[in-house]
Amino acid sequence: MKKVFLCTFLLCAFLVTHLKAQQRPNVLILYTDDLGYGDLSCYGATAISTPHIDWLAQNGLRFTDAHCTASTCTPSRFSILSGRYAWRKKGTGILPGNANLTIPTDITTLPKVFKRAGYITGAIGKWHLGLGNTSPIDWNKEVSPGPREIGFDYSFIFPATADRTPTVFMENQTVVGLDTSDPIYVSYEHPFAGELLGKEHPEMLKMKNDPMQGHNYHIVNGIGRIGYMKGGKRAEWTDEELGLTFNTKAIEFIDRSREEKKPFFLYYAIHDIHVPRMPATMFKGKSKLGYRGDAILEMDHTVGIILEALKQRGMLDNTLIVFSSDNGPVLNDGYLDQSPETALAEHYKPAGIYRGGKYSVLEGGTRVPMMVYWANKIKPHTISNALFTQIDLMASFAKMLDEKLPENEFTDSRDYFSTLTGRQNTNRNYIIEQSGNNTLAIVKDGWKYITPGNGPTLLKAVNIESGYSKEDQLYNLKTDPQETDNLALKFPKKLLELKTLLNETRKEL
Ligand code: NG6
Ligand code: CA
Repeated sequence: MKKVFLCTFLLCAFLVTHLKAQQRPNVLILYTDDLGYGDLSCYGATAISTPHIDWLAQNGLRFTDAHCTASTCTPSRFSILSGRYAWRKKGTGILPGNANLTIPTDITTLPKVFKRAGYITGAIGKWHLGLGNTSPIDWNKEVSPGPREIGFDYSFIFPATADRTPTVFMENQTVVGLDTSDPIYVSYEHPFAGELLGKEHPEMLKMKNDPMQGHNYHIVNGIGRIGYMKGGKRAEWTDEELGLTFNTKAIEFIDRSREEKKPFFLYYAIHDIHVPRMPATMFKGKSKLGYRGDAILEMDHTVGIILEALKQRGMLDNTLIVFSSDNGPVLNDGYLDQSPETALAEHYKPAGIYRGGKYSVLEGGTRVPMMVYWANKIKPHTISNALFTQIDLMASFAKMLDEKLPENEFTDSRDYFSTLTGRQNTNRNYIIEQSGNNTLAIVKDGWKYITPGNGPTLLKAVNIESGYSKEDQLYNLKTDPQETDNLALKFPKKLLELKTLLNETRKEL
């Protein structure tokens, strides 16, 4: 009798755990690069059409007030993966390609939360969070710590940005296709003997760099880059095949999760639409907006490919998809690819109604497109005006997975899973935004306070308004979304409230 009871108990326990694992959705984060609030047709763009991305909005939830934590890449990615504001840690600004890993390996991270819950975890695409812990990095063997040490079972990445050396793919932290007789060396200080540089060989370039901005050092695929590199000739990528390569690896990873019968968490950091914009041949000249528009079409195609792959495998209904961007838009970010001219001709506004863009502290810097798709859980065509920040993904998914974040460990991440999935419209209490020069802003109840500083009001090289001022700035975003009427003197109490809250938050940790 006892035996029968025990067996029944064990069977029930097994079924409950199994069922729980089955109910857990796969989670896919599609994280694009430099995509602005006004760059998608589902956010009002008319000069471009993004049907696959729009599908996510039509069949899920679209945010109007979602933010990345910074208006540049590394700090936003640092925050989304670690659940900590990047300004709390030194050395988390835009990284060179030979920087060491910035995310501590001993803290809870977004992928670790999934791993603990029994998921298989993967990082594909752009990394830009540093690798290894030696200087210089030895690129000719496995480089660690890296994605694995912060919680990713699998990674297929490029180390920094497409405009920085080393211009190679890395699978599980090892350069792909490396010929050992042609070892790789990378430097950001000195060129290597015999290395041809863009600034000395403009005749070798198929796309001109902006002389104001550099990008005229190492040459790969007829494009000048930031940084120097020697060797690894066979391993170097062709920009036109970045999309195809990453998509293929993403699908392989999805298949691996099926084989292992585990739900997956995939952080797919799509390389589009960052410079150099050099999309696959089939997208060249396809938009009215030059290579930047063509790169948007390539990014939309990528989303379509991944959605189709999930559908074909019967996995779409059980995959929760988050689509967003790491910072606001920029037209000329170092290469003369006609983006500013075509945007002007088409009256194209990459940040939508907002001012500023990449690097700036104005809304255009961090207010980004964000959609969440989850079949049968989120109603089609849901629009949320709630204030949301990507830093909360870690605590929100921990909640979904019933995983407790360690109580004795500091985190900036809070659970807003109900807001993320449209069940509630609850605003986050406040959010903090960080600009390219580390100016901070805080937004609460529709009010925004920007700290004073010395930066230029116009970032000349990229032609973007920064939002910097020597004075305290206070805006009412509800009535003045373009941040034109500084109310700091008119509302001293509000100013003090936001200033104090920001200072208190800064002191935490
Ligand atoms: C800037 C680069 C820009 C881009 C950016 C990083 C110059 C003048 N400009 O420093 O081209 O690479 O860094 O972009 O070097 S991000 O999206 O990864 O933050
Ligand atoms: Ca970026």
